[in-house]
Amino acid sequence: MKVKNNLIIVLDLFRMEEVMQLLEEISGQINTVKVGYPLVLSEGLQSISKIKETFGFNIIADFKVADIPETNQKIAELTFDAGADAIITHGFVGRDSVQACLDTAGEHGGDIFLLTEMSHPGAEQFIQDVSLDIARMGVDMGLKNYVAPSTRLDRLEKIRKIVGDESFIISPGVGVQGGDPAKTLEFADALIVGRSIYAADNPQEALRSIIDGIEL
Ligand code: NUP
Repeated sequence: MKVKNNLIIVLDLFRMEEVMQLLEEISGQINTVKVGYPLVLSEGLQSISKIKETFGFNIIADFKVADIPETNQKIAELTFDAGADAIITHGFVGRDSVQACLDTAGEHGGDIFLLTEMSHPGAEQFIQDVSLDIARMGVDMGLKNYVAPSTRLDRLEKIRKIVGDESFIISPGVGVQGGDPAKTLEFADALIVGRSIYAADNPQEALRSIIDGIEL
């Protein structure tokens, strides 16, 4: 996936009108967005189709899929049918569950992103203990796309070492959660940016200042 300006814009909004307005304002600077439960539970899976049809952006569906293989397969099927290019999958559920997403992605010419360690403070409570093993499992499965936190650069660096330079890491947690955009890009390939842009008074300006900051 080629991510323009190394930025993936989060669309955690509840209304399609808000999404369309935001995307119209910033569409010249980006080509990849991340859609998750807030938008899809509120406006349906057709919100993915609508964004795809209107803007042609790469769409990453952040459904953090974490179920038995058979259910993961159904979730992935619906997501790719709606027009998503990739789906974010939890790794802690084990190899067979991840494989179900991978197989379904393959049938649709899509990708999966394996979620390793999460960015929020609570990630230290349980998932941190296994996040490096999750990354190792991804390597073992031949996966090339990962999600890893910008809020703990030491952990991001460790995950980069495990998955190798050829892998593609996208990183949430910059801005409101405290991660530094430029430092994160020393280890990650693209930033996932949400509230810093969609909740800004002037999203275009906010985007410009992030782009300027990472180009330095
Ligand atoms: O570990 C993760 N942390 C995280 O924040 C994995 C994620 N997928 N996310 C998502 O990234 C989160 O659900 C939100 O959509 C986005 C970060 O948004 P913000 O903190 O920039 O507003």
